Amino acid sequence: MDRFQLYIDGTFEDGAARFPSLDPATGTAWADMPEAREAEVDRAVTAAHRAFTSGAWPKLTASQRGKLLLKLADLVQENAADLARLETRDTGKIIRETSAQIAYVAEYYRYYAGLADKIEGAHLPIDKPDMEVWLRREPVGVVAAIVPWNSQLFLSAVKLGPALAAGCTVVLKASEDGPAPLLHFARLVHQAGFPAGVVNIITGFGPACGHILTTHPKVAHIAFTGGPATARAVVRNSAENLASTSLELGGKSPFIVFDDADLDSAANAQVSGIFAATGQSCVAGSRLLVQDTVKDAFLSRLKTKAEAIRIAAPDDMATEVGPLCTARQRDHITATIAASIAKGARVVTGGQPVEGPGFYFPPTILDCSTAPDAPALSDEFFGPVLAVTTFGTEAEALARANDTAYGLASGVFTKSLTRAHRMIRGIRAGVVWVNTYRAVSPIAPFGGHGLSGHGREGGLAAALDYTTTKTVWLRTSDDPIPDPFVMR
Ligand code: TXE
Repeated sequence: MDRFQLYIDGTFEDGAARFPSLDPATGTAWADMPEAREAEVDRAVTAAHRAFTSGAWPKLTASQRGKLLLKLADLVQENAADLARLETRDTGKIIRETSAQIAYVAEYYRYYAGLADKIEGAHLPIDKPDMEVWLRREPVGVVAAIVPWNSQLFLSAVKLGPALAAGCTVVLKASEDGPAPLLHFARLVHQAGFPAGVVNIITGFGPACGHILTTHPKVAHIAFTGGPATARAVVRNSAENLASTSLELGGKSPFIVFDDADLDSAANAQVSGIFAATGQSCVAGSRLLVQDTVKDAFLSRLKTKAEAIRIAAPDDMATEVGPLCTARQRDHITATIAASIAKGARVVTGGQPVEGPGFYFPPTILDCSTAPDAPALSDEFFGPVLAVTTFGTEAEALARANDTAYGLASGVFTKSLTRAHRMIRGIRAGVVWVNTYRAVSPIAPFGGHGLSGHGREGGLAAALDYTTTKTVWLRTSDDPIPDPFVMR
């Protein structure tokens, strides 16, 4: 079996214990993973704190930090094929997607490399004579970055990039499900030449690793991507160290199709919006709201496309949908579909796990138009399942779109410019895509409201999240300060 190590304080080590990682395509163990527990987490945070307060890192100029990030970007690009192969093997994400996504991950590091020396402070026009007042923008401290299994290299780049650009140090916890690509990425961090302790990469389980990390007194900020239930635990943990948090928690994003839309184009966007990454994507357009006049025409297009999707081994470039990452996800999806059928949802296609080895689930469409209480409309599947409902008017479309506890992404398909603008204004979500879906860029902030979390990843806003301001007051008068207790 392949063997992986933790990366703590610039050295590679085996961890407190070892656990097997399963290949989602076969359900069998293929790699031997290191587990970090209390002692390893404490050493990683202590190393990150030491690297933040002393040694080479705090003495580097912002431009020098940027150069290290550029080197890392180049290494990610050069090693993209290896990283993609590992992510595909360990998480089941198809090679077609991991190859394209990891090549683009390099662009995130490049963007933040360029941003490092553009994070500026400010001068304040203060209302007092003989006084200069300015704000220094300083790194917030040690960052605990926690990522789930899906798109790990991407989800860690949107944390590591801005945190390092800002001058923070990081303990990055890979998910216990499919940690191979991030543990391998540690070698590139090492090769890039970051001082020891600036980036530490560990993996382990929630209670023994995640809990210790997020309660650690030396952690200043927690950047978390995962589900709302774990996020609640993380926020409770942060009551211990009073660390600031940024949370990216997925969604139940509406994909809204009006009857004037180009239905073929919208159907292609919907298919990739829900079935890409086997639906294990925070921005999945998992709730189709289609105008009732075009429901049948649109659904028949979707059904045809969904049934033509090639489900096969994730390491085959021709595969379009691979396995889910874990048996747990498969079982959660199966149970939520059953609960939705019990509430009146109708299966248009799919609906049952694929028999045989591996955690495969076919593209599934559930018509919930007469089942408003189906959990498929309110709960995140995190799998290839589209819940469909209809609307008559624009006002109804907007009301249904916002009828969710989440608020991450949304898509609007219409040819009417004025309606598009009204929808953009009315939708409560961190991202609105109009006549497109799923486009992302390091330049564009990304994040949500409500159960989708708070804080933004990507763009300048994300780098500022990893800083704090220091207000400096400097008196410019040479006159001595009068003794306040001498009466004049
Ligand atoms: O993720 P978890 P799970 C949603 C999706 C999915 C559900 C559960 O709906 O079905 O969440 O997924 C670490 N303190 N999303 O259970 O538990 C854990 O080790 C600190 C949406 O697999 O949220 C892992 O590294 N950390 C989503 C990370 O949290 C803890 C992505 C995420 O795991 C911890 C993933 C603790 N007490 C799931 N317990 C999105 N936003 O895209 C666990 N962890």
